[in-house]
Amino acid sequence: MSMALGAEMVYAAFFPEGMIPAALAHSEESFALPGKNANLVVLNDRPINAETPPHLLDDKLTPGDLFFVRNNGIPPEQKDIDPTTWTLEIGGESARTKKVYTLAELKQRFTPYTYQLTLECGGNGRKEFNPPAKGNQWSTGAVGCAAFTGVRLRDVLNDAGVQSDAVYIGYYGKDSHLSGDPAKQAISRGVPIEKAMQDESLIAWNMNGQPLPYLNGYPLRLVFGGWPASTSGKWLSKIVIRNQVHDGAKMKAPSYRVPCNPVAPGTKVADEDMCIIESMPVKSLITYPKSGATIRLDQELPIRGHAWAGERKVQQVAYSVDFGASWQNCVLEAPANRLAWQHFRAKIKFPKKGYYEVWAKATDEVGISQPMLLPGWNPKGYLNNACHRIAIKVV
Ligand SMILES: Nc1nc2c(c(=O)[nH]1)N[C@H]1C(S)=C(S)[C@@H](COP(=O)(O)O)O[C@H]1N2
Ligand SMILES: [Mo]
Repeated sequence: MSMALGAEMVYAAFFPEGMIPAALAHSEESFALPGKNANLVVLNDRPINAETPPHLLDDKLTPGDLFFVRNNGIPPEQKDIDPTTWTLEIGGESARTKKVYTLAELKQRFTPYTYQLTLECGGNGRKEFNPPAKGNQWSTGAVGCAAFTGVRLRDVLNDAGVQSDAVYIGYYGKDSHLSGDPAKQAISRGVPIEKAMQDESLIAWNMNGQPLPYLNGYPLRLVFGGWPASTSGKWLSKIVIRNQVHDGAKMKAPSYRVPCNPVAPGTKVADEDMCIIESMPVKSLITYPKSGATIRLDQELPIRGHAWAGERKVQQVAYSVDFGASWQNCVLEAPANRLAWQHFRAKIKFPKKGYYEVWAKATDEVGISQPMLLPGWNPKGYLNNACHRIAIKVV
């Protein structure tokens, strides 16, 4: 708590759990989280959750200080993190041997790789669902794409030995459960062994050439581009190779699951009818200009942004200035590598003065597009990939 406030909260013991300190909730002034830009929007302080406004995601690669933060528990204290003594254990019933590596050994023994990888929280866009879904009310900013450097998870798993009955991996991190109970995990999720074995699945220590920001998992994290970012374990200390779907904290229904078959808004769904979210759906974000911009009629408006589609490539991004009645193609760049977001841009000439909205719609390589309105309602408010829109005034 003191971390976010910049001073010790003297009567912290009496402060109601879950309440946002007035300094953060009501002040015009912004309070920066450690290592973070003061313009991130703090949604919650315990645990810390903060999102990036769309116009601050304009960089091709999201800078560390602007990368969103989604915590389920309390991070290890910054002063207690020592990269020189940090270890990663590989175990689990489908590991041939149990192994422990120091961070230095990981760096020395395995080949490092760098990939640009898109991380998006499964609950990004939750705010729009109706009936509302409980949880962080993310608008559009629980997403970022950075260049992560680390070793391939596959190389490390193979070094320990993967038995033929392996189906899943699970992670454990050094953060603690909100209750303070050391026997409980804040979160312990994972991915099927096939995803773990992909070239781009990394155990990473660097983001954009710098050590990971503290709140993004310093000194070590998993990165699974294109999948719900909840699979990308931070403050990584242990990986288990499992002979069953990992059953750690927040793997069980309804966490990070959606109805296996679509349901009407507001429907109660039984746990056994909820399926684990895997690849994220196609989506895009307009990062320039900022919504509300004004332009003169004789000028052309440059727009730009990014598009991503989970495991897939984005094939096309189009924009509309007439509420979807007609669409024009944007220029779309190829991804730097698989699972990286792709940049788009266009120049728009408006026909007359007035209020407009610019809508952007991405289509993935199998022809699936973003919906213009909310996609399938689900009890936990995941996977909202509706089109992003910005307001423009032409004078
Ligand atoms: N150890 C640990 N790893 C974690 C989490 C967490 O709370 N603890 N949150 C997960 C969730 S839900 C998301 S969306 C991503 C967010 O990554 P970021 O905070 O670096 O943006 O981290 C994932 N990894
Ligand atoms: Mo998340």
